[in-house]
Amino acid sequence: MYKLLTHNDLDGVGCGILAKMAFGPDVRVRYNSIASLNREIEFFLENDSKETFLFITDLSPNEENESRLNEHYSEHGNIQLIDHHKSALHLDDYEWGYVAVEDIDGNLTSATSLFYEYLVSMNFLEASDAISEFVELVRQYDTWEWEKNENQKAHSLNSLFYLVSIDDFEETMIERLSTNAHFDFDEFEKRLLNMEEDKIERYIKRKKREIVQAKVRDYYAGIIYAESYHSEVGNELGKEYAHLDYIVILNMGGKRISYRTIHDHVDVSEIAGHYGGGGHQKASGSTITDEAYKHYVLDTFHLEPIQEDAKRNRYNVKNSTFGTLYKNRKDDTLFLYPQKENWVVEQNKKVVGQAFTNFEEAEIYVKRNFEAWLVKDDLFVEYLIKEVKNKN
Ligand SMILES: [Mn+2]
Repeated sequence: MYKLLTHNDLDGVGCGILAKMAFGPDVRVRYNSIASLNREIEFFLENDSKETFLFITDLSPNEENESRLNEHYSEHGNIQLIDHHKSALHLDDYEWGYVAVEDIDGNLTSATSLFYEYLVSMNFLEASDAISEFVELVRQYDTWEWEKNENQKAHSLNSLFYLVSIDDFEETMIERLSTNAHFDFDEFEKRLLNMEEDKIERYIKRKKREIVQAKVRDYYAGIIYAESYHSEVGNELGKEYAHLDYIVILNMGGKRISYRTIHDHVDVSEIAGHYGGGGHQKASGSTITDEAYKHYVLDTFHLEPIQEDAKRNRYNVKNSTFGTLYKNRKDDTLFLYPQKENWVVEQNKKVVGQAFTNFEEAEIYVKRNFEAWLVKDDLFVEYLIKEVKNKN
């Protein structure tokens, strides 16, 4: 017998699908949240037959279970953990651990892509075009490479995953991958997915108007409450509010936090680690511990949402040699303009901050410290007219 403990997201379930295709009725698959994995490991060690071969994919045990698994392995030798999370790299040192964040060509891996490679190399599963295509879609979604590649199909696969139950998804995919030469959606799914993509877009628009910002420990965070579409919300808000180091997505019902960043200078797996969680450099998670509750909920609940920049301006535009005008809730005016090699910021006509080497730096300063937004053209024109009058 085989047993697979894996994550309950698309990448984790991708592993479950491959396991069932490889081992058929000889494998039992359990899908877990990050929090429930350790319970399942303990159950396995205490109750399962010593003959059962255990796979763990896309998740990693806590320290205590790490050593219990190692003990079990030295007695029975039937454990294989496969993961691609940076926070699990220490497990690669065990004979039973295989953790790789990148493959030999430097491409980011996913649990499904690593497990597929493993099953094929061990002759447990025969490779096919359909399976390879499916695995690649999962990998691109999980590593977020789909966005740079504009691979909408990878995004749609994840949307479909959340539209149906895990059981239904599993069954449909196993059937499709076993019978079709290539992987594709059927006509009904395509229509459904179009509607779903529109729905996600509207959801994100709403979240853009609810986000608050706060400096938490060393970094500027954008904080939002959301139950669904965490990766999409994190990515879109990260781009819209690029002056923030990372985005925190609170799921109060599930008592969980997702951390996302689009930047390279922040490692959100470290931030999640501070609150007892883990994950990747750009995507991670933790539970809402008392400290996380204080930092992200209690200390920020009274804050007003960030105001979006004016979107349809012709005159008050970013990086303009005529200067760019911002405003905040206290009605301060913040004027950014180039002077010689640098950019200068005036708050209510007084120069503040240092000289900035480019517009982007000046804007980050203004958005972080004054929570200011780009004002509409009419206010900008009014401001300039007053300036001219004052000079005369
Ligand atoms: Mn994964």
